[in-house]
Amino acid sequence: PPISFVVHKVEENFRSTRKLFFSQQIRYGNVVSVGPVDRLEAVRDTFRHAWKGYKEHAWGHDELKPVSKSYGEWFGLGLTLVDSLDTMYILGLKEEFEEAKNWVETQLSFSKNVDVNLFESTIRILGGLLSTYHLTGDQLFLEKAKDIGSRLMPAFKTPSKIPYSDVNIGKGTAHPPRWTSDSTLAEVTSIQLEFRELSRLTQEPHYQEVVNEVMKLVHKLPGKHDGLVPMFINTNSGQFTHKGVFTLGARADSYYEYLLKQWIQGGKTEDDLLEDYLQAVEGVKKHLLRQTGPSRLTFVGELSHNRFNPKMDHLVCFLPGTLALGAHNGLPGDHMDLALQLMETCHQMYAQMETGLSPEIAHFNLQARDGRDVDVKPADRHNLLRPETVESLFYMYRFTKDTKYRDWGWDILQSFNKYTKVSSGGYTSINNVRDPVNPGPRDKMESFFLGETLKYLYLLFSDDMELLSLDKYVFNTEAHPLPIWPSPPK
Ligand code: DMJ
Repeated sequence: PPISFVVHKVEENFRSTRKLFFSQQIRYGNVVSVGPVDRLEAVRDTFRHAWKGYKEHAWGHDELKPVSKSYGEWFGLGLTLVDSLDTMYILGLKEEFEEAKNWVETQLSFSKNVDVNLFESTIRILGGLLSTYHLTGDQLFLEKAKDIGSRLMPAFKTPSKIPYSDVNIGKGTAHPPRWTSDSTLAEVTSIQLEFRELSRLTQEPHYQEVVNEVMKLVHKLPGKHDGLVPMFINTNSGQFTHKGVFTLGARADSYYEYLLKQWIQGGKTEDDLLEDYLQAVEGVKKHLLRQTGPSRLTFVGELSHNRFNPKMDHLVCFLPGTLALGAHNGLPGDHMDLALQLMETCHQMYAQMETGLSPEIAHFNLQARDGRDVDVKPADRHNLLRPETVESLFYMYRFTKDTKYRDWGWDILQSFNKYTKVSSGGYTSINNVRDPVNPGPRDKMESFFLGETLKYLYLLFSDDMELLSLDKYVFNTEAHPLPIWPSPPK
């Protein structure tokens, strides 16, 4: 579409979002019944407390270290601030948003001799800037998005066209990690929503072309197992490496998520994406699904050279939400059945822990008819304030209106406040979800706690189904909403 049309659309979106937001505020401001009101305000309070720590001790830096009242630097690009912009806007935290916007305008510079990870900076920074542009209509965010987007492009100059993992955004050079010429599968296949949207907004096709090329290559590549993909791909040969290991967790997760979401973003016309997604769900059902002995909880395990491992990363808890989104978009009803079952399992990963918070990785009990469903290895007991379960709860509530999903989300929010809140400001990752007496603060607040976890909790508790309607927006893997493209005129 011509740029004027796009801008018009964006402004229209902005106006309706703003209107909804204000009507919601007025409505909630005067409402007598307390349920949803208190919960929305509780999320805002949680955000404000997290922001207090960030503002006082880490302002303009990547991540807050709330216990030592200091900060950590990863890319040196104000990661938490940029990742949080649209959350502040959606939660109606106007003052905080304006202050952060001012920092973006006056301080954020991508002209820096620094190595950034292509995937992480795409989903958090490019994604955050694009969604904030759509919500606000403010050109500042589009200009910044173009700047970072163009600086990431050298990553795609490889012999195979599979991008390198790292880019120096100041020098315009890119390279793989020091120890390998492989890239991670999820990383090269979960940057498409953002670069495709950048092309649409700028009318510059090269952003879209480079990421579509990656999908085309992966679509045709041998080494898949009924739609399941290996975790690495070589940037020289363009072939899968470390074949025979299949997971829906770390290093593969968002490949599956973005097959569906790109198909939705593009108006459900790109058949290869749909075909790969449907095949992958069948592959999951055939090879990775099992039930626990004690309570018959359905979970997604891993396959390593034909050996099944009953291990599931918390990261896999994106899957119920994605399956439900697919079913909502006309995909088979049994996807929704599976979503319902997996949602229960992800809930149990929280509910069965002493702190009410999930471990990073759960092992499931296949054998015993009695005993626990979930076992946690000592090395896997940490919780990083991750979003995947509350993300799925948001989708499940939107599609079923079953209030138990809100209650489960509410329990999680309360556990975060009980075990991860640092009194002086901020929230921290913890070492041990099984020890409520000493959960072991790790002294790090990940940017996705503000970018994703709190945003999804807010949307879960909001009664306003038009606030970022799932028929109008698709959320990137860092919870930044991007518009579903309008269909071309017939
Ligand atoms: C986020 O950066 C994204 O959600 C990504 O897809 C997975 N890891 C973190 C959150 O857990």
